[in-house]
Amino acid sequence: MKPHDSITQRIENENARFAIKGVLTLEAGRGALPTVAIRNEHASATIYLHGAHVAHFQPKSKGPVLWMSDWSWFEAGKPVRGGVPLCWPWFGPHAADPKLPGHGFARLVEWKLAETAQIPDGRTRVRFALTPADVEASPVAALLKAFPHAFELAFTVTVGASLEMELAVRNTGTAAFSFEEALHSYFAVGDVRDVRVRGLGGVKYLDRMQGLKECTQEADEVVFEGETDRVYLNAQSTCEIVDPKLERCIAVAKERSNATVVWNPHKAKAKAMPDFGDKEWPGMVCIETANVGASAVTLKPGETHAMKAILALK
Ligand code: TA6
Repeated sequence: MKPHDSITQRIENENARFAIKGVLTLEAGRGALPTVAIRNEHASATIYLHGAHVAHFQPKSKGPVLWMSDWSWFEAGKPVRGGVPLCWPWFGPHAADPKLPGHGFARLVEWKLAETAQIPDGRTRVRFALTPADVEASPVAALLKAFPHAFELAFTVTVGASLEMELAVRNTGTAAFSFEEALHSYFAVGDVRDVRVRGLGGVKYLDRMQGLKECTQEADEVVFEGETDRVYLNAQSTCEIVDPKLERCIAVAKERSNATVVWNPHKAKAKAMPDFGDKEWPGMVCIETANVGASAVTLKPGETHAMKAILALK
């Protein structure tokens, strides 16, 4: 069977189980990867089963909220550059083995589509699931050696005028484990050099541009004058991306997240990344909903932790 036929057959089978007439279908996306395509009265969205990756979110009669590189890979075992990568069970370089892929394995493997539903207020809800068996069956099975624990992940996306994403982790094993996590959201902006981010004034952060030196956000607003890569600690507030060029403001609210990561690669780093166009960096900013470092999460057997992000145009 030719690869195209297999994806066509795969999509037909999944549509038979999960399609919602006039609202949700499974379709082949970039790289012929299966996607969940949602078009409801409030918004449209596209979510790849690969990484349970939200690649597109656009409220009705508005512009796209999320940014996606034209140079992104769309291949099993590789991260997607844009949308909302799921970073789990570690963030950034692996503490013990920096040779491992950054940001863990959750964004590198195909998740199972578990449930779709149209809820009474017109929003559409989709739930994806991941267990060690799914990772074992992927091109990056070896990464389980870096996280030898029993877990169940559930990622639930609710598409309305706002986009709600919840990453729930359950310890299904017999010993406690700790993990880091981030909803690594890439937002589309007119020009990052004009953008200001509110909500982090006075908050301490680790500045990756200064070797993770601890600093304090003195100004009320974060501005972007060069490569900016900061992990704001003990940060629970809603952030607002003020974008004068697109004449809009994006609110990034959250629940059960104690860290916020702010990133723009600027010119040099963008040029150094093969999956990031040299001239794309002014068009994006990352505001990431996270629990990393001191806010890493520890679960005893049977415990669950769920972190939520809510993205909305103000
Ligand atoms: O967003 C913060 C960060 O950790 C940056 O240091 C940069 O590496 C970015 O994530 C992208 O990481 P990736 O592995 O997707 O290239």
